[in-house]
Amino acid sequence: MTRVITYGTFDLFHEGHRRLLERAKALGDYLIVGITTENFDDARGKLNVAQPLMERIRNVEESGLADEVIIEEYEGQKVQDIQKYNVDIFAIGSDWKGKFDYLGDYCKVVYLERTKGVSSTQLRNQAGVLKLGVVGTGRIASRFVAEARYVSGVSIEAVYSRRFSSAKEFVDRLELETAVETYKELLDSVKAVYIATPHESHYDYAKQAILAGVHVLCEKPMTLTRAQTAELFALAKEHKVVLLEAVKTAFSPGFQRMVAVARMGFIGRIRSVDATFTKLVPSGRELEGPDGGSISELATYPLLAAIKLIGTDIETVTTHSLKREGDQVEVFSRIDLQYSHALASARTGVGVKAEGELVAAGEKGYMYVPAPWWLTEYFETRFEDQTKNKRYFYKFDGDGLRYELAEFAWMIRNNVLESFKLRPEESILMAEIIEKARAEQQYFA
Ligand code: C2G
Repeated sequence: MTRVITYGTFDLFHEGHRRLLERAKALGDYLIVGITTENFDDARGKLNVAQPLMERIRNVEESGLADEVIIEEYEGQKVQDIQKYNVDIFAIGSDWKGKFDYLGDYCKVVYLERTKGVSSTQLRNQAGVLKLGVVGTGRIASRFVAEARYVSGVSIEAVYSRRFSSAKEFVDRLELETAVETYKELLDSVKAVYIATPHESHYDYAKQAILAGVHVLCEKPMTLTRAQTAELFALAKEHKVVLLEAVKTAFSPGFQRMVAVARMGFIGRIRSVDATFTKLVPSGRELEGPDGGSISELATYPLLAAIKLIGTDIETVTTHSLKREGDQVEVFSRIDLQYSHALASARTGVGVKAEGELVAAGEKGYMYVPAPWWLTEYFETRFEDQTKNKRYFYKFDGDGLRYELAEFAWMIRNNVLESFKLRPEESILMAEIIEKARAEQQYFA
């Protein structure tokens, strides 16, 4: 008798799951299905699992395809299960290709081609799966697709790019379902879009989507002017769709906790925030006019920190920028924000490298977040009396894009139009500061 094993979350059981189980079963005579616990999913960085374990077990049992169901609850369990249950074949979807080759020491490993998209022959729970379209095929879009695998209940159905050939190449490379030729086609086939195109095109794509009643997750900066960002939020409200700026840091658990600890008065009243984000770029869009430069590329992050830690009542914005002979755009900038009761300074660079740290200074002590503070895994509160210093550790899974997608999908599912993690007025204010900083900067060479 050939014994086959497979594992999964099997949340909102759908066509892709059923087909996977059918083919796994067909590989042998007896199929064991391991279903992940909430704890295990949390440990491996899977977000937004909608159904409790008992319901997910029922999903698999009702498919009639499993001869035995077991629970997967810890790292390393697969190695033990395979030996314990005398397994001959381990099968899993091709989205995990290569990841489980190490099990080859214990049994045969088979990757079954994953079902692309969520097919229209829907099972009863499929209403819960969010059909998502991707606009743009650059590096960040590729990373987003990889991260989406860790957000339960989301299926990337189609991809649009200005050049059809790049959409096609993207879809083939990342094993997605459909490359569409027109943006309209994309908007007709999905419930939500992720916009990851160059900054200057965000506004048009977002606007068209909102007008079509499609939810929008838009890469940062959403637009480069206050007027455009404000208009998009007003439209989204009117059309009752979710519009969210994809600032990964805002949605990560460590950053949120850091802000909460700073704002609960631990370090006293916050009087100053200094945050730096630099990323050396040798060539490309970031260095090209009119919309490149370190401010449009990176300022969102330190501005988010200032706004979350101090607030939105900024009185003046002053900016100094480095632009050398031959540069089309600034390559290093300091944006100074003056509040009536505090100061903040945001440093960004694409042509200068600096330590990417964050310090929030208060009347009792300060918060120190080492580089890379925007992927917040660790921070400290520090005091004059060093014995009072405290360290905090958090988890930051993958490259963080899963957090913004998880929040976005959660908002849509629960019909919540605003996230306290990044409010519309905060995105609008960031656009305003970026617009001012770029218009009024004083250059040095
Ligand atoms: N699957 C598929 N087609 C889809 C979606 C999922 O073939 N459109 C497959 C996955 O590749 C996996 C199984 O269905 O083999 C279960 O998928 P999930 O519930 O998403 O679970 P997953 O996170 O893939 O769990 O230990 C857990 C495993 O490592 C994988």
